[in-house]
Amino acid sequence: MMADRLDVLIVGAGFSGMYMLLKCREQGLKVRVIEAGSGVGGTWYWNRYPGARVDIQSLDYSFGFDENLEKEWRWSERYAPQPELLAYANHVADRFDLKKDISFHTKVTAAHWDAAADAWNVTLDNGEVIPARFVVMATGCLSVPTDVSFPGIEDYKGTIYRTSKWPHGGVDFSGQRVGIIGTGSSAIQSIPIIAESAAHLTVFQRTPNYSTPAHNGPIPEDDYKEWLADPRAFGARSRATSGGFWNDASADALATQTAPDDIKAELERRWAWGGFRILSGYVDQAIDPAANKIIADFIAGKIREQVKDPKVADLLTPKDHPFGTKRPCVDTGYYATYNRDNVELIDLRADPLERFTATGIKTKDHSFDFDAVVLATGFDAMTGAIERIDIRGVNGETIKEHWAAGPETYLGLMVAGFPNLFLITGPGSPSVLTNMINSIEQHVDYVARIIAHLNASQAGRIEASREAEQTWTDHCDQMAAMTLFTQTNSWYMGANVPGKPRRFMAYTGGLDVYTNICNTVADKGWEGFVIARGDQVLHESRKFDSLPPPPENMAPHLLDMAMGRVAAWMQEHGRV
Ligand code: NA7
Repeated sequence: MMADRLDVLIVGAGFSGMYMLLKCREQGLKVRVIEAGSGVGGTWYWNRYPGARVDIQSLDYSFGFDENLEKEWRWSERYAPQPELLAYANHVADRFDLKKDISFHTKVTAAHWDAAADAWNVTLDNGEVIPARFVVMATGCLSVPTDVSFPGIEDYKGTIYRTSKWPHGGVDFSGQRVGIIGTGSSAIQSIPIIAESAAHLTVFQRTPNYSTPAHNGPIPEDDYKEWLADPRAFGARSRATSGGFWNDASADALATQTAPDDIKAELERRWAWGGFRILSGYVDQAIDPAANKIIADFIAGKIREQVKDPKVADLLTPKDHPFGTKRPCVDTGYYATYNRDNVELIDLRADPLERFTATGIKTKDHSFDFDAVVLATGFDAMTGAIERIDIRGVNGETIKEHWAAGPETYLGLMVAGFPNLFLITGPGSPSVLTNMINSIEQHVDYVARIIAHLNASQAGRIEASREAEQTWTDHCDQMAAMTLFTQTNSWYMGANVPGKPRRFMAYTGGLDVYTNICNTVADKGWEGFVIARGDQVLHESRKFDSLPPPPENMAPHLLDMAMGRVAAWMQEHGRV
C-alpha cells in the first residue's frame, strides 16, 4: 500500500520528534511522525519504573523555543519525576496540537533510498510504504533495551519486569520477595522505592556505580523568580556551557595542584548542592587519573559514611573505572537503602549468576526465591534504534554495515551515502554527555535550517561527504582519546552489548563548541556537504576544515598529557 509522498517523515514522538514536527509545520511541510508507543514522551513514556526522574534540574530540562510555554509550565521539584515529565510532554503536544500528525502504535521497519525520486521509501509494520523526501531519526539514545537473557529465564514462574518497559498501571510489590538485576541509573533510582514496599529486596550487582545525592525537593521560590524574570537568559546561559546545563563550573582549578583542605571544602560544597555539580569541580578530573582519583576517593568516603556495614560499603564502591567515565547516577536515598533489614546486596563478581529457576535465581553459592524479578539491565545505546531499522542508502548499503567498525557520522547528524536522513543527537554529537533537551533543540533547529536551505535553493537532496565524515569521526575519536572515557567498559563505548564495536560514541568537545562548529559549517556554505537535484550537483564541498583548535583553556601540562594520549591512540589504531 503506497501512501502519498511526505516532505518529512519523523521516527519517534519523544521530545525530539515533537519539536521536529513543530519546526516542519512552521515551514509548511507535509509531515508525519511514526511512534511505536500509544503516546508521546519517548523515554518518559516507556521508563515508568518507581523513582524514575530526570538527572538534570527541571528548570534546565525544559524546552526553550517558546517563551509562553516556558512561563506557563511550573515544575514541582528540582528533579521532576517521570509522571510530571510525561505530563509535560503531553502538555507540549496538546498546546501545539501535535498529536493529529502522529501515528501511534506503529513502527518503522525499513527505509530504502530511491535515487530516481530523491526520496526515501519508508515501510511501516502495518505494511504501509510512505515515500518521504526527508527522514528524521528522532529515535532516542536509550530507547532499545539490550537483548540480555539468562539461562532458564523461561522456566521462571514469577513475574519479570523491565525498568525500560514498565507496566502503565504501576506495580504493587507489597509483601513480595523481589530481586533486581543491575545497578545503573534505573536500578539506583528504583531500589529505594521498591525497598519501601517489598517484603525483601535482593540486589544483584555486577559493577558498582558512582552516585551523588539529588537533594531533591520543591524548587526554591527565589530560583523560580529568577528564572521567570528572564527564561531566555537562563536558557541561553545553559546552552553556552559544554554540558548544556548550568553547573557552576570552576573552569581553571586543577585538583592535582590544589591543597587537600581546599579540595575537600569545594567537594563538600558541591556534594551538598547535589547532582552533577561534583562533575565539574576540577578541569583535570576527566583527563588526569591522579586528579580523578582524588574525587573518586572523596565519593568512596561518602559511601562509607552512608552505609553502616563496611563490607557492603566496600562492595558498593566502584574500583574498576574512573569517576565520570560512566554517566554518574543521581539518587535519592540509594546508599542508605542498604542499611534496611529487608535489603541485601549480592556481588555477582564473587558469586556469579548461574541461572533462573522456576522459583527464582541460582547463583554459584546461593539460591533465591522471588515473587518478582526486575531487569534494570540497560540499553543498546545510541546506535541500537537506528541499526534495528533496515535503512539502505545510495549503494544499497545498510547503516549497520556502514557502522561495522563503530558509528561514523558527519557532525553526528548525517551519514555518508544516506542522503536526506538526519539523526537527532546521534553518535558523534554531544548528545548523552549533555542536557538532552538543549542538544535536541540545537539539532532540530539545525536540521530545519538545512531543509529550509534545500527548499529555498530547489535542491532535491543533501549528503555528507565521506571525506568530511572521516575527518569528523577521527576528530571525535581523538577528542575522546584525550579523556579517561575510553578506559572504561561503558555503554558510551558500546561495551555493554556483546559483539558491538568499541568506539566512544559521543562528542566530548562540549555543546557550546559543537554548536559553534555547526554554525561555522553552515556559514561557510555547508562545508562537507554535497547538495544536488537529480543528476545536477548544485553545491559540492567535500572537505571539513572547521576543526576547533586544541582546548585553549587547558593548562599546558594537561594539554601535553592529553595530546600524548591522542598520539598513542592514533598509533595504536594505525592512523599515523
Ligand atoms: P545501565 O547504566 O547500562 O545499567 C545496566 C546495569 O545492568 C549495569 O549495572 C549492568 O552491569 C547490569 N547488567 C547488564 N547486564 C547484566 C547481566 N547480564 N548480569 C548482571 N548485570 C547486568 O542502564 P540504566 O537503565 O540503569 O541507565 C541507562 C542510562 O539511563 C543512564 O546512564 C542514565 O543516563 C539514564 P555492568 O555495569 O554491565 O557490569
